[in-house]
Amino acid sequence: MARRIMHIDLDAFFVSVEQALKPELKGKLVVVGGRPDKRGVVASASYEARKFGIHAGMPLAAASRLCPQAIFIEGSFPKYRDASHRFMEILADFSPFLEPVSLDEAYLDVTGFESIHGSIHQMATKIKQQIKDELGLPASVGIASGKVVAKIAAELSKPDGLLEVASGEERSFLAPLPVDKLPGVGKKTEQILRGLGINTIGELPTMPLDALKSHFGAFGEVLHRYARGIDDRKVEPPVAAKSISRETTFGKDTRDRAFLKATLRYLGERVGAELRQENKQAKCVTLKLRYADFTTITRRHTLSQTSDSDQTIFDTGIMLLKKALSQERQLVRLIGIGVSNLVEGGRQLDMLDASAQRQEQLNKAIDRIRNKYGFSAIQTGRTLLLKDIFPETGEGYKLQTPSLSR
Ligand code: TTP
Ligand code: MG
Repeated sequence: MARRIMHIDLDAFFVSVEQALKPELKGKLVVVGGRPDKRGVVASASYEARKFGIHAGMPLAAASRLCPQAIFIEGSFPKYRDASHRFMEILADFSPFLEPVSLDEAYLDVTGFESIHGSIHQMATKIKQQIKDELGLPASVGIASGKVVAKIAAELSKPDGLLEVASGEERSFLAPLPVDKLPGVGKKTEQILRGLGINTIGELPTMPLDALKSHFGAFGEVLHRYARGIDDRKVEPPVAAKSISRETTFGKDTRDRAFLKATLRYLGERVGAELRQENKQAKCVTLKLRYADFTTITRRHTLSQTSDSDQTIFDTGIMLLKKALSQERQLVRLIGIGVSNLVEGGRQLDMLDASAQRQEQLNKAIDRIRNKYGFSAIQTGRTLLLKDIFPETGEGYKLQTPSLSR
């Protein structure tokens, strides 16, 4: 049976989220990225604003010259992340074969789903409707036998579009389009192709395969296939995280042991909480340090037994920290801790000794409270130190939470 692949991409995503939250912005010239007097670039422009030539990546100042009456919005990432999360949840309800590509874009393998929804076209209409009903966001959907054609179809259908390319029609659908519509064809490749007299996708397969390979190497072969509408790549559900880590850069470089330890404890607890939330156990703990001169080191330790306990992560981190500091005199600019070589959790309780059992129960209790009231609801002995030594108002060190990264 021919495959049916959907590509779903939200329209003017950041702008649409702002409009969903503030309906008075609907239909207006809206740009998300920042105020026009700030440095920075356009992240997303409403379709109305695009008519003035505004597009993503353009400096804000240039955008405001093109269209001074546009409404410029700073934007805030957590809102977009939330919307993205809910968007992916809706898609996952329709098919388990979901591959998120970016915040607002995903492939869905829907082969064989027509019997449930009447047709794949009707299924796409329902998906669009549900995204609109639940999130207030417009989406465009492309349907084809492979990813490349589905993606191009979605793009051509925008905004609020739906375009299905029937099986067997892929090549003729692509033929009249300019070559730079093919994924992977950037400015440079486009220039070479145009130099060879190839302007449309339809002209590409008329070139001998060897000639394409001599210009583009292995990619020449891929281009030749894509241009004929052939793309067997699977829709790949995301693989589980292979490692979990947290790090932070200090406001001021330091070698204060108590402070470094307290920070390590805090970061280690965040790593432990995520590990347990994902129901995983770790075999390795890694410490990362960046010194004042920006040299960065990582030191890794393999545990004798897999673990998901804050205490084990912290103890191992401290051991690695002591060793590292004894070999280096510089001040520390960044500290991070991570776990890797993850295996599924589900350890048998009776395999643990009594103190490990107590530790596990404590970790679980802490996680429950934090899930309910937020991470800072509980401060363990060590992280409390952070408050005592470095009160919010004081000069000197301060944990820069925004730089906290995975
Ligand atoms: P896109 O899907 O590329 O763009 P879009 O959703 O704004 O518009 P379209 O209707 O053409 O799909 O990117 C999704 C979001 O990613 C976009 O809303 C903002 C963000 N983004 C940036 O922050 N910078 C960029 O350069 C681009 C392209 C996107
Ligand atoms: Mg989009």
